[in-house]
Amino acid sequence: MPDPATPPADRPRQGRLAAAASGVVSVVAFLAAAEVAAIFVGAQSSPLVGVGSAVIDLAPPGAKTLMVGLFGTGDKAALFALMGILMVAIAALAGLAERSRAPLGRVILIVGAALAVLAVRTRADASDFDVVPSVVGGIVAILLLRALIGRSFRWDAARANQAAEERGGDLVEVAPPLRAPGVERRAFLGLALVGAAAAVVVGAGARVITAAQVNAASLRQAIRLPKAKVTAPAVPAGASLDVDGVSPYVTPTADFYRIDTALSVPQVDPSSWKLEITGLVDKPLTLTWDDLVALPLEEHLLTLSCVSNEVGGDLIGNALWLGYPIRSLLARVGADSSADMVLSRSVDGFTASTPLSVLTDPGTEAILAIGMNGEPLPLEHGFPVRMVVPGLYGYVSATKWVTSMKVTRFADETAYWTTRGYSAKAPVKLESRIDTPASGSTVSPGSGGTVPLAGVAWQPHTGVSAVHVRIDGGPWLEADLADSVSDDTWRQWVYRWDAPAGEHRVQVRATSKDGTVQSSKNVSPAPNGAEGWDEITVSVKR
Ligand SMILES: Nc1nc2c(c(=O)[nH]1)N[C@H]1C(S)=C(S)[C@@H](COP(=O)(O)O)O[C@H]1N2
Ligand SMILES: [Mo]
Repeated sequence: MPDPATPPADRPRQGRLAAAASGVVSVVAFLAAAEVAAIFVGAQSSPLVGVGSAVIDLAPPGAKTLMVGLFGTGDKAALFALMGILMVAIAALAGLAERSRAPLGRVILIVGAALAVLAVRTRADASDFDVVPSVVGGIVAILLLRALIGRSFRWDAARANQAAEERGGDLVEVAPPLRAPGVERRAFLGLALVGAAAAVVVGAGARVITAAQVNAASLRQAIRLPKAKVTAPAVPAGASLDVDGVSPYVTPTADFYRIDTALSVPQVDPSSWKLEITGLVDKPLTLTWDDLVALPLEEHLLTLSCVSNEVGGDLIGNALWLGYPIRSLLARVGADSSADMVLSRSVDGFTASTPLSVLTDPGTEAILAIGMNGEPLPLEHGFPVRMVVPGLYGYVSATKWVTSMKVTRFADETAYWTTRGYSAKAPVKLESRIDTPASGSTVSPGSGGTVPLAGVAWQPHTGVSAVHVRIDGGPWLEADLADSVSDDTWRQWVYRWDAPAGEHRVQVRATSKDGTVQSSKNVSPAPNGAEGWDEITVSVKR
């Protein structure tokens, strides 16, 4: 490698651009080299994945709520975009720093690589070996940055010498002798472009190879679910109202909300999947996929909802789950009487704390699920195995990609969201939602001369006994409730409104089977679920 020349006294814009580009190419090469190493070390060792996941875990809960709010469930694409922009900026800065105060640019790369090492090493289940890709990437990036900046200095110097020759001034001495500016420029651009192209092609190729190592999607395709020993009761016709725009009683899988902290969907091979039940138990248990599918499985329709769901929000769904009762597994291991919690853990390190009493209650259909609406769990809903517990928000119960359950005590262990300010226990609150008409819309009465006001109401496990609507702050009017197969699901409701022309405000509130009337007080989702009445404005044209 030619010795980098001293930068010429004049620093033209071209030179700065070349330096910034050198930084960016070096960082792209960092990622590419690391991806190549990750083929051999394992997908979990990729700094791209490791750093992204660490950012998600370290982000304050408020920032996460903001991301979900801003980008909906596409928050991960947004996170990737933000990370990309930030990385390009830092890379350009490293290039500029290497040009004006070498070795500062290399120091920035070393710090970046060190942070990647830290992020990857502190992931759940990481080993020392997992830092190799970040180290390899760091070395490649440093060598390339030095080579590129050296080339760009030679180009600068060749330009400066040409100008000096024209002026008759002093020439910059560079060994080996400088060639014409055009030749030095081509040497720089050649290295930069070949480096960038090679990094992009090799990096993307390596990523594809790593991702294909466990192709959970094709493993899932090959699965044929066993028949349930206990089938869910048939959905009565009366569970579905004939009203356009009301949420279907059973949520189609494609429309089922998705919330988790996983940056890339965990790829779990069922044949190597295991569930370990440990902690305060008489006989710890390890369950394999083959063990699980051989058990007498049950089907249950259960409504799952997210603590982050705002009043009127759509982070809730109702699905048919196939799985094995968690209570039966706990009976097999024999939980100690001093325990009061089960800490479930996912392959990606997420944890949830579920009251032991809920999981052992004979009247609560908490299941270790492998099927959703008649198919294997979709990858993003926890393939191959997850938990679903009626009546509790997902973050304290519905661990996806679950691999262990530790019988323990609330006093001894803290789950993922509890360390971030959410409540350790979180039963789902009584809520109701107006699905139709859409707020702000204009409607005309249909057949029968009425406008159907309709939606869903829920308090899984407790059950909903009544729903009322109120127009323009008037008296509460009782809506018709659709059927449900059990108290563990939501219910549709409808009020056929003899609507007078004009602008109106419509509110809804539910009453639960334990007599509680849904509270009017607006409470935000953190730390244990939103409260308040859903409300729309609608204009009626007659
Ligand atoms: N492994 C893992 N499981 C998880 C989560 C997570 O972040 N990681 N999020 C929980 C939360 S907050 C909710 S609301 C439900 C959502 O399940 P779904 O995406 O299938 O709707 O999953 C739960 N299980
Ligand atoms: Mo959630």
